[in-house]
Amino acid sequence: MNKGRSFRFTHAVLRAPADSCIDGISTQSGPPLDVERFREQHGAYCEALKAAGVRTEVLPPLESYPDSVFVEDAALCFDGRAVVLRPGAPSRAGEAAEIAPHLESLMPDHVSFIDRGHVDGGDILLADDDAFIGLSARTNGDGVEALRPALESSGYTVRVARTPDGVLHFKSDCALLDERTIFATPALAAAGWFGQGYEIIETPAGESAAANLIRVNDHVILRDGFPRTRELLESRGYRVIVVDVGEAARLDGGLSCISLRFSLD
Ligand code: CIR
Repeated sequence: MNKGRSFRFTHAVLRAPADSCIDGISTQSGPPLDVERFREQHGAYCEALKAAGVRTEVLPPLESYPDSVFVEDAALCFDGRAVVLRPGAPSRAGEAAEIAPHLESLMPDHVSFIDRGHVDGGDILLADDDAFIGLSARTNGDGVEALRPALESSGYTVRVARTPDGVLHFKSDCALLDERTIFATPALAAAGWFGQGYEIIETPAGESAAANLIRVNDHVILRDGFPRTRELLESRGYRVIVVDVGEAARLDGGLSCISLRFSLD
C-alpha cells in the first residue's frame, strides 16, 4: 500500500544559503566557503529537483542560523505530515521553530513536534516499511523515542542503528535507491543494520562520499566527482542527474540535507 512513498515526491522545501554560512559548523580544512558559488550550486540543485518532477519552494536565508541551508535536519516529512525535530547541535536548535510555520502552511494541522531528546533528520533513512535511525553525536535515544509514535502510526517499523564513528549523519553513509535497495558505504553495509529484506549496493572503491545521494521519483541525484558510482547506477538502470555541491561539502553537507522532500498527493 505504501509502495514508493520513500522516493515519490511532489514537493521540496529548501532554504537559501545565508551570508553567515561561512560560519557554519565544519570539520573540513582548506579554503573558506565561497557563498556566491554556494548560491549558484544551490540553484542548480533546485533545478535538478525540478527536473525530477518536484515543485520547489526556496525559503529566505536566515542569517542567525549559519547551517539553516541544511533544512533536512530540522524536520521529517512523510505521508503528508511533518514532524519538527530537535537538531542536536546547539547552534542549530532554533532552526526547528523557523521551519515549522512553513510546514504548517503546506500541511495544515499535520505538523507535530518532538518534545525531548535530539534528532537530526540526516540520521533518518526512510524506506517504505522501515525507518532506520542512526544514533550519533546529533541523535540520541530520547529523541528516537519521542519520534517513534509518529512513525509507527504511519506504519513504519523503527529500526535503531548506529551512525559509524567519525561520520556526521547516518545518511552521510547511505541512501535509498528504491523500496528494497540501499546504497551504502562498505563500512555501514558491514554493520548489518539493514537486515535481510534489502539488497545493499556498496559504494565503489574511493567513492564512499557518493553514498549520500537522493532518489527522487524516476531519477537519482548524485554528487559530482564520482564516475564509478554513476557508471554503476546507470548499469543498474537508474537515471542519474549529477550536481556539484562542493561548497555544501565544505560545511560537511551532502545532497540529502539541502532539501526536505515530500508528497502532498
Ligand atoms: C552541521 O554540521 O550540522 C552542518 N554543517 C552540516 C549538516 C549536514 N546535514 C546532513 O548531512 N544531514
